Order: sequence, then C-alpha cells, then structure tokens
Amino acid sequence: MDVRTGFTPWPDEVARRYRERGLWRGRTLGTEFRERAERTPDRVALIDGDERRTYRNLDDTADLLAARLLGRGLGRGDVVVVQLPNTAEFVILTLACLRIGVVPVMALTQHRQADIRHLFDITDARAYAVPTRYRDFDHLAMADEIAARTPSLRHVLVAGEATPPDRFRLAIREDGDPTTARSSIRPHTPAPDDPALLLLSGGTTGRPKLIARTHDDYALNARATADVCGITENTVYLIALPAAHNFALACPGILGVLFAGGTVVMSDSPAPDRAFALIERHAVTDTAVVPAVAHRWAEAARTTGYDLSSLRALAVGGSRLAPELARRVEPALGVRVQQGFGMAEGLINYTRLDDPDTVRHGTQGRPVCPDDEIRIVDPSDRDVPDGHTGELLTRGPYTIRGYYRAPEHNARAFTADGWYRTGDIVRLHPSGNLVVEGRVKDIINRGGEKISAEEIENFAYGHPAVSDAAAVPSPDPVLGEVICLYIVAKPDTEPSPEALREHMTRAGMAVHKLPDVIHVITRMPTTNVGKIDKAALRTDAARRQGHAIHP
Ligand code: OOB
Repeated sequence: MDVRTGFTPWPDEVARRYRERGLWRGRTLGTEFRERAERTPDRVALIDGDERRTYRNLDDTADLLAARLLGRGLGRGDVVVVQLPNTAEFVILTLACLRIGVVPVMALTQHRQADIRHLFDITDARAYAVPTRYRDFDHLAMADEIAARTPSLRHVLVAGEATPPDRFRLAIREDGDPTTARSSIRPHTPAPDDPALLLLSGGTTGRPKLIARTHDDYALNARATADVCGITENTVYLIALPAAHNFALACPGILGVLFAGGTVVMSDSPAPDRAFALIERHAVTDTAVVPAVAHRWAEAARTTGYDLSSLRALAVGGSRLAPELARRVEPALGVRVQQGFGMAEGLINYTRLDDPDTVRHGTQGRPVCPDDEIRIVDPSDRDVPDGHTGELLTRGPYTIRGYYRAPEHNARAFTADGWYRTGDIVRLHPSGNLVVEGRVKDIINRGGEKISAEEIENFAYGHPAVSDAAAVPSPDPVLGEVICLYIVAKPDTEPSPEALREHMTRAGMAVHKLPDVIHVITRMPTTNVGKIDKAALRTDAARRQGHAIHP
C-alpha cells in the first residue's frame, strides 16, 4: 500500500501560498543535506564515541546505504520501523531513507511487542531496524518474533558490532564507490510533498497515532527552529534525548544542525556523567533536554568537576519547566535557557535568546514561524479574551492536517477548517508569549514522554482479575509526573501490584508505560453522571505522594 494513502494533505490553495512565500522550498530532506555537504565537505558533521565523520563522509555513507537498501528491493513509499538508540547508525539510516523515499517510523527503544506490532499493523512496514541488544533487552529476538507473524515485514536491519554475519548489517562504514551509488539512487528521489517520515504522537487517546511529516514541512520545521536557536556552522550540538523524538530530531536537533553545517554529537544517555563528559570533550555549545534532565544536570554540576564552559544555550521543553528551576539552571550550568513548547504534530514555540528574564523563565515562548496560526478557545470553540486561559488550536505550514490513517480520530482532533486541537490549556502572556497552564487531554507526561491513560487502562483490563481501572498522573519531584494506576479487583480476587505489572510486561507494554504506582482500591469514585472521577483520583494520588494539591 502506498504511504500516501491515509495521509491528509494541506488544501491546494494553502499549499500554494506556503510555496509562494518560500516556506516550502520544494527540496527533499535528502537534498537539503546534500547541498550542505557540498558546501562544507570537510567540516565535522557527526560524532559518535570515537567515530568522527565529515559532511563528505556522512553524505557518501548515506548514499552507499541507500543503494544497498534499493538493492534489497526497498524504495519510494516503503516503510521501515526504526528502533535504534542514539548512534551514528540512526543518523545514517535516516539520511539514507530520506534520499530514496523510504519512510522511517521513529519508534523508541523502550517500545515492546504491543506498540511495535501496532506500528506494523498501521503501516504495513516492510523493514525493521534494531540493535542486537540494548539495555539488557534482546531486540533482535523481538524482531524475529515480530517477523514470524507479520507478513509485510521482509527485512530485519541490524545495527552494532555483534550483528551475526548472515544478517543485513547497518554498517558504520559502507563499502563501495559513492559516485556509482549516487547515480543509482538519483532516479529514486522522492517528491518534496511526499511523507518523509512518521513520528509517534504523544498526545492522543488509546494507542499511539502516527504523524506523517512531509519533506517540505519538516525541512521548514528544522530550519525555522535552527534560526530561532541561533544554530550556525560553529554549533556543536549534543543529542541527549532520544533521537527518534521530534525535539531531538528536528527542533532543531539532528536535522536542524546538519542543515546549518554544525556538528552533531550523539549521547546514548542524558545522565550527567555521560553528557558532561561529552560536553567537555567536544566543546559542546548547545543541547536540548526535558525539565527532569535540566534538574538533574543543575544538581550534578555542583559536585562534578567537568568543564561545561563551552555550553551556550540549553533548550528545555517537553513538559512544564517551573520558573524557579529555569532561574536556577542558568547560573548552575552557565547557560541561557531557551524554553521550547512543541509537539510532534507540528507547532513549535520557543523563547528567544535575547528575551528578558521574565519571558525566558516564565513563558513557553512563541511560534517559530510567522505563518504559524494560533487560537485560544473556550469549550465552545469561541476565542477567549486576551490573557484568559483556553485550549490552544493551531494551523500552519508544518502542522499536520490529520493523523496518519486515523479518520475517526481526526474528526475529533481537528476542526472542519483544519485547526489541530492541541489539548493544551494555555494563556497569552502580555509579552505575546504562551504560558502552558494545563491540558484537557487524558495523558500522563512522564518526564517528557506522553502516555495515554486509556492505553494503560486497556492493558490493565487485560488482566482477568481487573474489574475497573483508571490511570492518572501523580506528581513527582524529578519526572514532573509519574503513572499512577487505580484498580478495583473482581470479587474474590486479589491481584497484587507485582502480578499486574508482570502481566503488562508479558502483554508487550513499552517499558516507560508501566505504572510507577498501583493502588488496589475497593470502589472507584464517580461523578454525578456515573463516570470515573479522575479529578478525585488525581487529588488522591497527590495526597498519597505527600504533595500539596492544586485544583
Ligand atoms: C514535545 O513533543 P511531544 O509530541 O512529545 O509532546 C507534545 C506535548 C504538548 O502538546 C504539550 O502537552 C507537552 O507535550 N509539552 C509541554 C511543553 N512542551 C511540550 N508542556 C509544557 N511545557 C512545555 N515546554 O514534547 C516537543 C516537541 C518539540 C519541541 C519540544 C517539545
């Protein structure tokens, strides 16, 4: 099935306007990178461990891999589920796919059978890229199990030294003649308005939805965020968050930095010891983290002896950054904090580096592109007066018009005239920046990873002893929120939290979606209309954690 089936394009006249205004440049992401590589072939593009590669080398390696993928029969419109840690292979494979119109689905290494199989079900992906093992988990074994029951999956692509010789190995050094590879792949260049990649949504009900981003729109996303973050050829950018996340991939992340000619440094963990060592060793100038990591770094910087003086700017986003923490992080790390409030669906807001402290510490910024449209509305979709809170709706040149192959969900998540309902409750600050005040969507934001409450509940209902289940966020000093699951057991059963967790693991639940806290209670609180009263459960979860309760 072609990847365009189930993709919602922008209306023709809107697309025409974005092209006329030069926002969509009609170049694929592969071409954007090629042009940059031709301009600065000898600069260092990518560092992973002791591996350093120049723009020329990265460009050649991506072409050689692209030719090898074509040789296996993969090409324009085919989908590959990519589940790789932050390594050079991730970058090389992504660039290779973008060159020949193979569409990567950006999965996280924490995903397990349930999510991965769901991704294959939606996309009919023909390939799956995995490490052999990662963090004590045998990814190759999981890939083989999935391959055995997924008829569309024909190619397991494996990264890492330990790849068995009979497997398709994603090699750091691809052999062959780059000129020959280049001419063999040229006829396979995709169209700039084709879907280039599929991101996973954080903010929806039920199973993760997929977000198709086109070459045109994602190139703008990367370029506009790189501009606002002051990324140049002299930037050395640390990828400390999962590379598959939009924030680390293109806000500005890997693509924004590569298109600007800077250097990308891969870190396989945001832990202070790892990240600080890389910052010192490579004189990193910029990076992006979630508030939980900013907090850990600020604490660790007091006692570790690393030289962090090269660090210039720290983008912080993904969940709410307390103003007090923003103020504390700056002197602790010797950086300027730039708050980022973005979403895989599109819209990215950033504070600007030269904004006054009140704005940089106390708001989540403003759109990065002048053609981003925003509205703040009440529950009847009427605009609220300036300064009042309401739900944020958005439309624009890099915001999707529909989730991928999800028509029923789209009818709720988008208005008839194409506005995306973000589910975020915001207010317009007098400075013209947005302040995120809460959300209407039923998700848990666990240290920046968004998890649908409904999805957790459905896993719980899979256990034979569960009669009622409700998942709510519970406040956590480090992660912001953790997952708290309330259970009512069926008569004469006594499921223990351990048994429930074990059941969910066996059912293939992603590692980061397993409940942090499980309470078995005798009766669910209900509202007047008989629905489970989640507000009461949230209050209870906070109380049990010993936190003050904010209504
Ligand atoms: C980023 O993207 P996603 O897709 O994982 O999550 C989007 C949602 C937003 O709708 C909002 O609910 C929340 O995450 N969020 C924030 C926030 N940034 C994101 N909530 C409060 N304050 C913030 N600064 O999380 C993402 C993508 C690109 C850049 C930055 C973050």
